[in-house]
Amino acid sequence: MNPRDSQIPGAPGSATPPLAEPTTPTDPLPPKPEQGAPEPRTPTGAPAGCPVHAMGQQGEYLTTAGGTRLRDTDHSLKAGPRGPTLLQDHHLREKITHFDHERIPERVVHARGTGAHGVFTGYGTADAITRAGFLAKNKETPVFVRFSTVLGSRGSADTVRDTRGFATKFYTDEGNFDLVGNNIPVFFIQDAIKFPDVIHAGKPHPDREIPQAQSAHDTFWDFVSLHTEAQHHTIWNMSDRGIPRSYRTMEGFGVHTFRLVNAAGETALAKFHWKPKLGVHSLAWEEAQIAGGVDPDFHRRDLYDAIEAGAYPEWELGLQVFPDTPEETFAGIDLLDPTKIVPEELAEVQPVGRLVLNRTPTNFFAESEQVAFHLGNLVPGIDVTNDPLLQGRLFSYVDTQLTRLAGPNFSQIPINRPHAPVNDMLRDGYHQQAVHGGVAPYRPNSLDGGNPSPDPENGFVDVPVRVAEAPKIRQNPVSFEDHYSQVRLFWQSMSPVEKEHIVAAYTFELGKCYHQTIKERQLQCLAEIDPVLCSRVADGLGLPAPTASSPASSPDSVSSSPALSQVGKRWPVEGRIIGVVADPGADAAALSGVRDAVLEAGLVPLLIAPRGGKLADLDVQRTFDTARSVEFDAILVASAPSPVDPRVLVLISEAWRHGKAIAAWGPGATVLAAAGVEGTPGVGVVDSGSEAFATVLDLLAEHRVWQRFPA
Ligand code: HDE
Repeated sequence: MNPRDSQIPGAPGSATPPLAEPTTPTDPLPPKPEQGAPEPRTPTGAPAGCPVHAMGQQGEYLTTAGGTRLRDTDHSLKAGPRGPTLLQDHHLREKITHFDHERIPERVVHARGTGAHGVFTGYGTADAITRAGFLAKNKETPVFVRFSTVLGSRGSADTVRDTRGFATKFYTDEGNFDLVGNNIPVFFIQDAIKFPDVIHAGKPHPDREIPQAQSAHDTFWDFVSLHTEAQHHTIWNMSDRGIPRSYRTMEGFGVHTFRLVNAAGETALAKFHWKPKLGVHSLAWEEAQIAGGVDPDFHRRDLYDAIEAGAYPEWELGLQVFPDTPEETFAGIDLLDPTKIVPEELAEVQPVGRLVLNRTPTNFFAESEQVAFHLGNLVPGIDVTNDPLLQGRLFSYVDTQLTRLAGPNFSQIPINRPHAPVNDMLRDGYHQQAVHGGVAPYRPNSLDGGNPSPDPENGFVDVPVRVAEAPKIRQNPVSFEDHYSQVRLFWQSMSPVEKEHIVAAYTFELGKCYHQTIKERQLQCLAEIDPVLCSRVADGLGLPAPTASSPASSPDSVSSSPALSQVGKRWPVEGRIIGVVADPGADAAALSGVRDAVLEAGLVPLLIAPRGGKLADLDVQRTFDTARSVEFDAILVASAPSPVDPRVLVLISEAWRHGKAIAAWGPGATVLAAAGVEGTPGVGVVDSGSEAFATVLDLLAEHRVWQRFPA
């Protein structure tokens, strides 16, 4: 080119386009020499590339949003001390305007949640079935996990009976992978088109907006008794799974079946499972209710305290893998039906990696509130199936962020940013934070050198699944009509004490309904599940027990799945909370010995004394006023003032009723006698603090003293 030609302004882009379409992948073109761009800065003015905290507020002085230092933020600018406020007061207007807009819409479901950062390490055991790089052996991937309830508003209590969300964002080298699951492996409905219906039924009634975060009301039971596909999810909710002890003791499930593809292009079907290292444990119902009142942040606090104490919550990611056959069934179970599980006894859960949560967020809004999950965030090697619930979700999650996060650029919010290069040709929109170069955000182009190029080698794999010839219809497959066989399987897999809790939960929830007809209709559903379950609940409601109307619509694949029960095993107990009751009469050396032993075992000791401050030379963490039984997994009693304080008696009797391990030594024995629990199962009176701790440690491994519950 004649050098004089380049002096004529107006060329689009920094290079002359070739005649033929460029097909060799190239980096984005450099800017034109005269082009400038904003200097890279954090949102708070620090140079980019600074440590993480440079994302937060900077400097010693108060400023405006524009960075101008201020002398006074306590008085508005007025025409004299008694005069009217002046419109020119930019600081006043900026401060109040921003405050007026601090809230964003809460999530329509899963509004109440909390998140944590962590790291996922692949085992390499999935290499043969998926090409997903983050599952490779020893590959470490940063993650953010958000746990949630479904029905309650953002400020509702953590311990309500509900399904829990378990959503994980993996920031992989190949882009973000979001595994947006629940702690229950099945869902209420089989088709996404019914999601608004089930949520409208579960949410508070539209006239009075009560009850908050509850399923114990007429509209919920009206829906699930009329839509019997919901009965499987519902029995999980009515079981102890509906009231987890902690996020750390919850399983997680991807629910849907996904399609995996390996490097050779071979496919398999798979279900995702998270298995908690500490085992699956729940609250007792009364405990959940008390916690809802005395500590509505029970699960949130537990998660953060555990991380702070170094008892990092841990899960194994596992896969159930099935051959990718045209029928998409396994052992007669339709893998596209999200109301069905595949019992672990039929398809083992194979561990493929480990998740450790090791950092709490710095700012709730920036992280837990602004995180945006989406099932469509997939990586090469993991694809979706035709599960009609999954298909609808693929639409919903982006759509919902457009309103909640006010515009299409939510993936640029710090917590949502991928840790992989982004070159998406998406442009502009509200709150655009990228400064895109070039002139040709379209394909094909020659003006930007052809950039960006598709990647046929390492790009996302849309598995070319054959779609059977069929009419366009609004209809379910026949296999979706079996609504009861797996509900029976769940009921039959429970231990006697778990069955007892399920009976109590149905009786309570239906007892809260106003209309007899709704109770009767749900009793009919229980009759289809099991005659004993039905008659026990009917008895509690004072209604006649109906009999099953029809034989099972499909044969049971297995009659019991031991993997579904939470009782009967022993588990690690790190991070559990031990309350130690003492007064100034306690042996100080023994007390500090117990505290040290508890800490050394990786548990958290909290000293409970008549008043705050110090006991001997130990800090008091809780007083008889502030301690409540629900906070502790086990209680040790060193001593208490005589006569025994009624608040201590309440503490002991509640802990006893909730099946918690209790042990006393020395003068502590009189407290147990006064509470009337001495000599009962799981209550030890021993000679020393160390023996008392050893006693409860052993009992804690089974989570609760199950013999205390009627079975
Ligand atoms: Fe969701 N779901 N969902 N869901 N879901 C949302 O997305 C939706 C379903 C789940 O911590 C929303 O960003 C539809 C099953 C979790 O931020 C929304 C259907 C499972 C979270 C939405 C389902 C889930 C959500 C609300 C039926 C378990 C919280 C805010 C087809 C596998 C994620 C948002 C977080 C959140 C839609 C069913 C899990 C409205 C339409 C099944 C854990 O888009």
